[in-house]
Amino acid sequence: MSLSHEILQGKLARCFRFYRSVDSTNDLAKDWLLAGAPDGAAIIADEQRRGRGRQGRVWHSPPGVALALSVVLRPDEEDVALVNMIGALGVYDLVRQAGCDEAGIKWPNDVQVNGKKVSGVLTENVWESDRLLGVVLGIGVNVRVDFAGTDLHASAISLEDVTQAPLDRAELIRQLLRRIDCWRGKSAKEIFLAWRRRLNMLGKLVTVNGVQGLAEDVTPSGALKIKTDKAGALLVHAGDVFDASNTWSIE
Ligand code: BT5
Repeated sequence: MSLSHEILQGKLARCFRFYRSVDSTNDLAKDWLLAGAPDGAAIIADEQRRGRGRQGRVWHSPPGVALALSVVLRPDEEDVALVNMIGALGVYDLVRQAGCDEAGIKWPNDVQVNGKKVSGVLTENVWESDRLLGVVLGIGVNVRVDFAGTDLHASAISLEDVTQAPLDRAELIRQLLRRIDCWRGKSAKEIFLAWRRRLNMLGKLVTVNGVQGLAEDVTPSGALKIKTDKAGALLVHAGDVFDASNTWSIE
């Protein structure tokens, strides 16, 4: 089903702007944040031509087959680290509601279904000198993206690959935003513990940023604690984590 402003207006009780095609919803949300967008305002697009991942990576969101949205949030500065967790928790709930049972969060912010990436979250903080103006919470979800014949074939999945039934993207957006609102109403401790419980790498041997070790725990600020040997531990604040349990072991 196609997305339109009218269809979304009938579903969303919030301030939003819909675009058929944009470079990146995060860029438009940042501009809107700076121009005074209210907390919770959302930029929604049918297609992104230059969707972004972390560290300048590309996020693939072709027309008609995915969710691409960015929410303007104005949290207190001490709650900034929670925004990533709230985004991942909202998507996790969405995919479970859609009928995907084998779901998990891969640290820090990928939502996986059957071990493959169905969604990515990109949060960007907007500062004016040392004052936080707000945070853009950008979320991409694959609904019926066809990855056959692409580089992402082995690592990416779409919701409809699992449901085997058509999903209504406007309805998915409504549900996702509701879940985000719901998590925002919880305490920092509840959010952190829920996010931690859904992480699928804890207790596993992993490689992260070239370092191998046991993914022991996460901190309330979202960092991953890696135990490298009997004495050593390291806190990783950003990076990509890979399951290494098949390739090595620690004594
Ligand atoms: C992310 O980055 O996963 C964050 C993606 C955030 C996308 C949203 S869409 C709305 C908003 N506007 C934007 O411009 N961005 C946000 P990262 O962890 O760096 O993962 C990027 C990597 O995921 C790429 O290098 C690919 O390997 C892979 N990838 C790209 N597109 C994908 C897709 N559609 N499904 C699964 N994997 C994908």
